[in-house]
Amino acid sequence: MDTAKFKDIVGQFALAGPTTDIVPLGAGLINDTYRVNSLEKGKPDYVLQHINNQIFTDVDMLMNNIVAVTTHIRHKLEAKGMADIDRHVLTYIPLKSDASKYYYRDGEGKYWRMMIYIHDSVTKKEVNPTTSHDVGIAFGDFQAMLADLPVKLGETIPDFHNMEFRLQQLREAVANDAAGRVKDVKDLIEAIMADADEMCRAERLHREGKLPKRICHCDTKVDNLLFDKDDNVLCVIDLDTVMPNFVFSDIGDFLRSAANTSCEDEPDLDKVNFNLAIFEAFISGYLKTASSFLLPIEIEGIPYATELFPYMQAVRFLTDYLNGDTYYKIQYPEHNLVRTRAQYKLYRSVKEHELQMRAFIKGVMAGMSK
Ligand code: GN1
Ligand code: MG
Repeated sequence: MDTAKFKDIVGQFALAGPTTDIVPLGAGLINDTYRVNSLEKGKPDYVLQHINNQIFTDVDMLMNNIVAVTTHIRHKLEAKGMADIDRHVLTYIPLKSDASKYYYRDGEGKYWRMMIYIHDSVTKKEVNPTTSHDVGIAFGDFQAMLADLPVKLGETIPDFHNMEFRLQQLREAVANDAAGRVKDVKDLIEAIMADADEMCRAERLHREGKLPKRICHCDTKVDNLLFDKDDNVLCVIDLDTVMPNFVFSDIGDFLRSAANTSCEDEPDLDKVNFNLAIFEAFISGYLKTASSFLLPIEIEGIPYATELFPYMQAVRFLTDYLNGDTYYKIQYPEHNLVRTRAQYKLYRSVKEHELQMRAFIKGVMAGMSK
């Protein structure tokens, strides 16, 4: 896109003053992100984001959710007397022409939003046990702060973490075989399908009225957190998927990336294993802030949640591979298949640690009731 168009987009938002040209930022799989700096000293710098409207089709709902969540968290932090609030919660910028509107639709029908850039912050691909413990506290806190949100949030992506729905999408992808790839991955499909019923436990418990939905982040991978230079958690970012869901989402999705001894798309499966030390550190932190509102069935479900997310991600990557790579950005033709195998390997490895996970949780809960 040319500079004039970008200037026009940037100019729609109620910024503090004139800004520089924009530069690309970050590496999400879904949205495109840019940085815009203020020319004047003492004014904030900004992040401009193109919203992927193919995926987030209801942009009004999306931005209403995000503004409700960030406003609510801001009030909680103010009540706590937190310093530097702009570093601990995202600040979205409304339009110049309408202070209640937080996105701009350009002449080509593309959607844009603007937020304040948090300086001296880093994202990470990996965490150590100490950091992981703090992240556990932070996510427990995030859920606790949102427990009394007065408005009902919409589902920005309906059935986003619904395992039954994700399996249905996989079955359809297999039946359609749009890219002609099914024949090469028959074993993998079979192995995944063999555990399908077991992995749909959350949906069953919900139907039986035993498992509630709460407001969750729903994309808690490590790189959706900002840290300061000393490894302290600053802020939870990437709020597009904040919506009502099982708490399993935030536990499982974080551990999917954090407790993997390699990366999400590691081609060498020997390097992909479950890191129990990270699990233990995260869960002991999480239970500190979350056990006040969690039900026993949610606590018991933690090992299941830890298995569920690599499994679900394997299902989603495989579905996209079979559909011909229409959803996730890929860097090479077999990327989604490599991702699937890595996530499936992680799932198997988590499963081998079920007893250890259970024993650990029991110990933490016993320690807390003393
Ligand atoms: C996507 O946008 P990003 O890269 O943070 C995806 C997540 C997946 C993740 C896998 C809206 O997240 O659900 O877990 O990729 N987000 C959406 O890396 O589908
Ligand atoms: Mg992200």
